[in-house]
Amino acid sequence: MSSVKAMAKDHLSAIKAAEDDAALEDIRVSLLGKKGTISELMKTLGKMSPEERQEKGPLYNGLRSAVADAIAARKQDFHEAALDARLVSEKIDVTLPVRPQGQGTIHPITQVTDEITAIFADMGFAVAEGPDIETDYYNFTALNFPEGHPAREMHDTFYMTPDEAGARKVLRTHTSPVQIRTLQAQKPPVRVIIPGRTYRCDSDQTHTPMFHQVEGLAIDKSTTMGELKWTLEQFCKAFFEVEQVQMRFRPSFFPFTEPSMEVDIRCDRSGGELKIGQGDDWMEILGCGMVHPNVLRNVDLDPDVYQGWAFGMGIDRLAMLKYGIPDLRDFFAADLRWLRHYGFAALEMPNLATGLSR
Ligand code: 2U9
Repeated sequence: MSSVKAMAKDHLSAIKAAEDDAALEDIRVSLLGKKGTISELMKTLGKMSPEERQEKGPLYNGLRSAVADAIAARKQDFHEAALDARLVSEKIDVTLPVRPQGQGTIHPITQVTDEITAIFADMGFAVAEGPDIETDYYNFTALNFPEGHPAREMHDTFYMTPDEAGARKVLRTHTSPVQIRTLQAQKPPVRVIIPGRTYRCDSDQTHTPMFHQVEGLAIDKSTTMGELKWTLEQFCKAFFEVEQVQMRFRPSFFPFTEPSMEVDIRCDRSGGELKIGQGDDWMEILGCGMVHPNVLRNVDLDPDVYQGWAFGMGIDRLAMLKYGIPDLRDFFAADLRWLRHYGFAALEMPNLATGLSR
C-alpha cells in the first residue's frame, strides 16, 4: 500500500472513532490546521520537481479532500445524534388530559387592550411601546407644554428625585412620549397606537394613581380631520359591537393638538343599563385633534409638508363601560372572586373574524 493510502486509512479510521465534537476538532487541527500533518505535506509540493508534483499533487489533494469530507460527515453524525436525543427527551404526550379549567382568567384590562389592538391593527396601525419612567423633555417639552406653563399642572405629575444636575425624571402622565420616540425613529407615513400604563397623582372613586391609556397617531403628507373622525367612528362601532354610532365633537384644549376636541357618543342610560348608539344621552369617551405644528417641528418634520392627527382614551373606563364594571378600584384589588367573575377565558385572543368578546 502506498504511504498516502496508508495515511488516508489511518486518518479516516481515527475520524470514525472520534466520540464527540471536541475530539473531532482536535483531529481536524492536527491534520488540516495551519501546522497540521496534511497541510505540511501540501507545502512539500512546492519544492518538488514538476514531474514529481504531477504525480503527488493529485494524491495529496485527494487525501486532503477525503479527510475534510470524513470530518464533515462525522460532524453531521454528531448533529443528528444530538437532535435525536433532544427529540426523545423533549417528547410531549399530547394525549395527556389538559389541566383543570377555570384556574386563571384574562383581566378585563388585558382583554380590552387586546380588543382595541385588534381593531386598530385591522385598520393598518402598528403597536409601539416605550418606558414608563420618562424625561421631562419627552413627557412635556416635546409635546408643546411650555416650561412653567400651568398645562403641566393639569397632569398631577409624579416626579422622581432630582439627579446631580437637578433634572427630575417623571412617571409618564400619558403615553404621548412614545409617539415622540416613534417619530424620532421612523419617517412618515406613521400609523401607530400606544396602549400602556400611565401615572398621575390622583386617587378617588373615578381616578387611580396608575391607569391605562391608548393613544393613536397618524402622520402623513395628507392626513385630514375627516380621516380622524371616520377612524374613530369605525373604532367605536367595532369596540361596542353595534351597527351604528353617533358621535359629537366638542372643542377642547390640549397643548399637543390644535384644534383639539372631546368626543361624546350617543347612548341610552334608561332602565339602569347602558346602551351605545341609541337614546337621548351623550357620554364622553375620548379626546383627539390635529397634531400641533410645534410638536411636528420638535421631531424635525416640516408642518408645511406633514400633518397628523391623534387621539387618546382611557382603557379602564372603556372596560367599565363595555363590561358593566361599576368600581374602578376593583381592577387593582386582586380579588380572586372578582377576577373569576369579570375575567375572560384564556387563549381566546380577541379578533374581528370570530368576534371580539364572548
Ligand atoms: C403626539 C401628538 C399628539 C394624544 C391625544 C388626547 C387627545 C386625549 C386623554 C383622553 C382620556 C387622556 O386617558 S385620558 O385622560 N387624551 O384627550 N390625547 S390627543 O395626542 C398626541 C400625542 C402625541 C406626538
